[in-house]
Amino acid sequence: MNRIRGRTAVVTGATAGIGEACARALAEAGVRPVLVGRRTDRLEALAAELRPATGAEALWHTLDVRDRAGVEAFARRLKEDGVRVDILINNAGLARGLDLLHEGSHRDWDEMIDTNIKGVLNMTRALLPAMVARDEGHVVNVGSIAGHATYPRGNVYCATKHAVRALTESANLDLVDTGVRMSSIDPGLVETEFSLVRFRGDRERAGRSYDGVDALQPEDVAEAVMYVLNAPPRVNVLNMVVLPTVQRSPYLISRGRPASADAES
Ligand code: NDP
Ligand code: 8X3
Repeated sequence: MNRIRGRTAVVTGATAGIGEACARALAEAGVRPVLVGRRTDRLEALAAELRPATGAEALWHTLDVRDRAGVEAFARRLKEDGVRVDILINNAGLARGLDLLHEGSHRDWDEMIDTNIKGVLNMTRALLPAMVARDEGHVVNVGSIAGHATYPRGNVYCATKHAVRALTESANLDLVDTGVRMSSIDPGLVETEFSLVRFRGDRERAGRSYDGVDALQPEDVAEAVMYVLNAPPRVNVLNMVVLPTVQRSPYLISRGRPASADAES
């Protein structure tokens, strides 16, 4: 059953990885995606691709989720254009470096905190009030296994993802008398541009994160997001941890197993 056809979903970080896969899955389900990210060329290309492929009109907006005034202007613009946002997927996020805390860079810390925590807050503060006023809507935050456990040198990134989990839980308390749902999807290792960004373009080092690992693909996470969004209105998935079968904790990964086949029937 498709319960979300005809809805509109804002997806942050739609220019790559998990966000892009979510946008594709939503469009395929007949949901109009509003693509958000900083790389205009990618937004434009994805919107153009989704329109004829799925029939879903795809909107896009170049936006840095750290820019609070920009986020507020974006929300105002949607309202003026008569775009009702039913779903918000707070996916934009990043890690920078893998430094010991006492050697860490303030610049990296600011970027992670401003994007992963304040970016989620900026978007949520701008779009959630209209959902509350309508008494329906769904916010899905992309957290991480790093929001459940820490790993050596993960310090500030792990702290940001713990914050996302706490915000999801806490916001649910605030939303108890409404029909608005908030969920977090917390993946383990996903093969995206994440490590390339973390290691500032060092392909060799980034590639090592996935060496011999049958990692999650962005589509696997999008499938989980779609399940959560499509659940009956009485069902609120608070939190879903999705790990590769070869990963049972942030640092317990079985490397070298053959990649699994994905049989479709
Ligand atoms: P990618 O690097 O492939 O994608 C990240 C996306 O976030 C890009 O579209 C990027 O777009 C966007 N983004 C980053 N900063 C900003 C910003 N300031 N404003 C707007 N958009 C921004 O990584 P993933 O797809 O893997 O990451 C998506 C989410 O999943 C993140 O929150 C990450 O923490 C989380 N995650 C990832 C895991 C993994 O192993 N890959 C595991 C668990 C969680 P642009 O640069 O165009 O702005
Ligand atoms: C990304 C997965 O394990 O690198 O959130 O933190 S991990």
